[in-house]
Amino acid sequence: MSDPFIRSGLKPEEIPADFVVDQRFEAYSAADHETWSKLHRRQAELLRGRVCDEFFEGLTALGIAADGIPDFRAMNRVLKPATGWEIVAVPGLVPDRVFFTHLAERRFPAGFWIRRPEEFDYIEEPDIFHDVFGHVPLLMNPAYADFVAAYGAAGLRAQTPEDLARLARLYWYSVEFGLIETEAGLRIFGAGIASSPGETIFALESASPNRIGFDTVRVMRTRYRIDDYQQSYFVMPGFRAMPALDEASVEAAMAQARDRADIDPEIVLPRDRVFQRGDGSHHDSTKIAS
Ligand code: HBI
Ligand code: FE
Repeated sequence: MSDPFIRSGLKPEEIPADFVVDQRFEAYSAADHETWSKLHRRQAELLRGRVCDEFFEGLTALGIAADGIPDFRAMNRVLKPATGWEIVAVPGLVPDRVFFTHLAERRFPAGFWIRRPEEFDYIEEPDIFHDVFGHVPLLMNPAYADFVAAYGAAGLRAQTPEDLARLARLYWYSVEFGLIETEAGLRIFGAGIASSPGETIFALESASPNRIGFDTVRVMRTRYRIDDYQQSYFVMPGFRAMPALDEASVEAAMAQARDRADIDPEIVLPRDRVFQRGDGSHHDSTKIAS
């Protein structure tokens, strides 16, 4: 983890133990709002017909619009009564335990700073555009809201780095890079896809990646890459059908995952429900050590 303080402009002594700081909405410059507007317009256009309907419903309900960076106070006035969630500002990536505690208590930690114009297409750490545009809209959906809170609670119960890694895979392949099955076909619901123009197209339309039905144990066993588009995407069978992630079912899935070998991200297993078997063309042509 790179120093979470650098991008925020805050000094370590200005950051409390829960890492929650003031958004300082009034401190954004006109250039910051313009960066947001450009990112929003590009992404909203690309997502039409590609993201699940619930995502646009959440954007609209919360006022996450192209006119400028949203004020967390205004979003929370709508979000909190709807699903009990609220958005809190943090300086960047927070330690796992802090992250899980916030999620379990229905607080979504969102970075408050925005990328510089020269980083328009790629940033290493999540900024406010990834966190708010990508993650926040679906927190208006009750099933998704419960899933993320249950994930936080599961994270707080994890006892070993290996179990923590299995939980992180669950989050990665759903909340960050999940697809979802709808009557109209496959749609995006992961924030890592929804906030990235390249991956919006790749995840849904490229012949390269596998698209495989989501199965909790299968996903807990599957390694992922952080340096490129995913080699496999997992498809949730609808919001209502997301796994419950209560203590008993997480422990049961974890016990099975511990018993079986980890799986490399490009692999398709005989028991997988395959929507698309990828031809691997993207990663073949960009092979790098991982
Ligand atoms: N902190 N702000 C922030 N956002 C994240 O997505 C995040 C984090 N800390 C840890 C983390 N994610 C992951 O490593 C956990 O899901 C395991
Ligand atoms: Fe994210």
